[in-house]
Amino acid sequence: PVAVRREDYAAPAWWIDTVDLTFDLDPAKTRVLNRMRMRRNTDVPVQPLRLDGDELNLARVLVNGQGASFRMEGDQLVIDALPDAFELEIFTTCCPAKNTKLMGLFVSEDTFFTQCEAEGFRRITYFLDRPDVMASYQVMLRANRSAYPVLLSNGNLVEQGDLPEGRHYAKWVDPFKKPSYLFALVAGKLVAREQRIKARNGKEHLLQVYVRSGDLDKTEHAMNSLIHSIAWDEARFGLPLDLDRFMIVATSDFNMGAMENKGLNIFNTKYVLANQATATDADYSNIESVVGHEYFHNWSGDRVTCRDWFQLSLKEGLTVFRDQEFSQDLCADASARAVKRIEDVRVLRTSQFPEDAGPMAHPVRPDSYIEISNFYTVTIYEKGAEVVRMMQTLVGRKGFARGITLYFERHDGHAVTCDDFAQAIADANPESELAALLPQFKRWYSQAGTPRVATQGHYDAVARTYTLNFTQSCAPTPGQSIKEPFVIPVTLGLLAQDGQELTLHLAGDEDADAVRSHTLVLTQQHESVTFNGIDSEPVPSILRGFSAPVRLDFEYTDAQLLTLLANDPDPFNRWEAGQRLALRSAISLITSGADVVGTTTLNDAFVDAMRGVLRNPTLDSAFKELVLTLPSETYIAEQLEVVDPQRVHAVREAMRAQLATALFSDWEWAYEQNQDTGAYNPDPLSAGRRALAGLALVNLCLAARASGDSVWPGKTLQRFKDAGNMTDRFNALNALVSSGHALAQQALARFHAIFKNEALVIDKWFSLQAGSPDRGGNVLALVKQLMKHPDFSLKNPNRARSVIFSYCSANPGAFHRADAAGYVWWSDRVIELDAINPQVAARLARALDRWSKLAEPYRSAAREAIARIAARPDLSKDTQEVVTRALA
Ligand code: B3K
Ligand code: ZN
Repeated sequence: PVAVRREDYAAPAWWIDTVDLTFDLDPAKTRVLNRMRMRRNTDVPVQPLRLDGDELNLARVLVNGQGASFRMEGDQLVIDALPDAFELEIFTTCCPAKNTKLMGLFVSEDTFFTQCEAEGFRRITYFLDRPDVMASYQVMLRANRSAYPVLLSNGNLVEQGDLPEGRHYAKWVDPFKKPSYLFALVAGKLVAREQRIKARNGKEHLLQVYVRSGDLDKTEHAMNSLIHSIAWDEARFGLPLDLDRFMIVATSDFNMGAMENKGLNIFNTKYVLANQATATDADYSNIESVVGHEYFHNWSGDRVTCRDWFQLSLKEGLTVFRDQEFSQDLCADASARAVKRIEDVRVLRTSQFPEDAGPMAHPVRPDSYIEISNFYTVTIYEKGAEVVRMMQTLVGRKGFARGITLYFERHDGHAVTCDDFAQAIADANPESELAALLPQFKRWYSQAGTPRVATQGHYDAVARTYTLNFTQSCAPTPGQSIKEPFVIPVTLGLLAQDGQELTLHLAGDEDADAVRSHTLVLTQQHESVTFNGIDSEPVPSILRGFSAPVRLDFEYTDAQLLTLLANDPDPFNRWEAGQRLALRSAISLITSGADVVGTTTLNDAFVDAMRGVLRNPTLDSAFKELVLTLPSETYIAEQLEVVDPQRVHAVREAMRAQLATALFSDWEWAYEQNQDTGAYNPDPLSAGRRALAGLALVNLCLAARASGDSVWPGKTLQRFKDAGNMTDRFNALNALVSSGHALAQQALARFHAIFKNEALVIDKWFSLQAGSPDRGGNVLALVKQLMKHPDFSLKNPNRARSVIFSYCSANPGAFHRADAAGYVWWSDRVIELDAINPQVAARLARALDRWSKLAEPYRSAAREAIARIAARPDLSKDTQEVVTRALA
């Protein structure tokens, strides 16, 4: 397979003005008639027409109604000698029932769905399948009426009616031009929750959430999330809903979370369906973000789209930023907003930082790819969102909103680049630091890798000054050995030793207003800042709110971190101080070589501080839960040069056990204090209470494991049985399973019996077991058993993920086995999945991305397992690209 390179971009040789599609839908053989009005792009040299296709059966090609001569070059249909404008008619068939890749037109539970991003439309018809070709679509759907009563496509329904032989039709016209990746159709037996809303300008819109008939009682939350999203985008950015009708449809077979097709979003059921009996608080909150995310794409993605796939973060980074802001703005107070921010940063640091340090590292705007599906990454999405967030920090919230307005004014209806976006934000804020530093700022788009900011503090008692010296660096990444300095906004404050926040007086800027938080914009490799009028050595609170996606090094003393943990008015850094203390203990024990068993890892000061947070009457439960959760094994591993995953696991488990036992009565207290009163409500405050009660239960069961006591496991089983919502029920089940208590077995059996008809709950059941602690080395055997369970299916991505990914990617202590059996099993699953669904296989293939950091014997065994996959002659280019990079 050949790499596509960003620098090779060329405008299309042809434009497609209109597309008129007729579908005769049949699972075994769907007929697609595609009539296009095409026109030569006179700005580029004359070239033949090359249309993309994939797994299509071609029956007929007509140019202006006449049979035309064409040739095939690989998967492309090529036509030479064409007039400057013409009508092209292409007739093809395809087989949706056999489409296990879930790209293009496929069947899920007897319903037709499409997925076209990035390059799936070519599996439906021959086309210029690239995002800079935008056309007007009209779509005729024809199918058997009783099997497929609902027929949907983008835009407005303009006509429908009956046809002979029990068939019927529906005709849809999309009023907006769009690239092919935003095309969608759905046909099947579905029902809809409907809501009519009136926009600010008085315009009426019809909102619909389509699901299978048994699921209608689980659509209220998704509908409310959609209504909130519409109101938010209008209020925050002045972006209204531009369609008469906005539809969401849920399918249980989907490669990812959801898809923003214009007016017809298609969702994984996981991000639509929720009621209190089947969905957890986390599910509710994910649904809200994903519904928001897809809705926000209606502007950032659909109205203004990407010129080419290298610009993917133009829409994804921006839209993640928008959904993060949306979720924060829905929070009732600053504490809940901070909790959301901490959760987002945790994802970035546990998934994106490793990606940026591994073989798949790529810039937010990549330079090349073999398979674009592999580049729907945490770097494009989450790091891309951080880059947009830094722009907002540099121009201010109002300035950023102005920039967004300018961006949409300038580029509405066009396919543009990341440069266009940054330019619009800067142009709307000509006096800003962003405008002054734009070329350098854009290194965030071109340079991969996570910058490191090493910081030293120096207190001068005589001059009463405090100086911070910063040094930034960025390690080489594949293809980029040397990095230029980044623009890094560092928000900081100073605390006195007693915890009081100081007013800042910047040396050299005596006129500036006295503030308590200041954003310093680093641009050089070395830089420093001095504060005047400081009476004693302060404790710096650096990178508040995680103001840039960097690693911050500062040699804090334990005492300084304890001061921050107890006092920092910035909740992010308050949480971060606790994480740093825990990390420090973990790393010193891991690298010491001392026995883990029988060692007390955490010192009394840390345990007391954790008790202090847990018992603190002024802190919210959600925040407490975050502080009392230790850094993950993945995050700990990232801080080490050489990783022995078993040792990392053992040390973290020992720390957990210590916190469980040492805080036993505090956990009891916290559990009692955080009981639900009143009706279930998934709002952040109540969800936080349930989260802390859940963590308390895990700790109480862990402590019981150590002491042999059976009171709390018994109570936990009772809670599991009586729970009035899935969050409490699942947390109780999790406490029994993760503490390895014997009662877990009956709870699991009961859970399956209750929820056997709820696919999303059964996913949780599989996932919990595949992710369970490997106390006797038998999780691999359990996972193999689970794959033989009648409810298991490799073809359903959610189910495959619930077992295989939960084991390989989310259960390091069980997966990294000294006998290599986990790796061998993984390589077999990658190979097996690759033949069914390359996108899912290629994701799984990334489970050992960080193999080169592993200690022996893991390192060699992991490499061998990757090589075993790479040796297969028949791999998809998706999986091949991943394993080739891993071995490079
Ligand atoms: N844009 C889609 C992702 C498509 C993935 C294609 N492999 C969902 C989203 O980001 O909203
Ligand atoms: Zn998106």
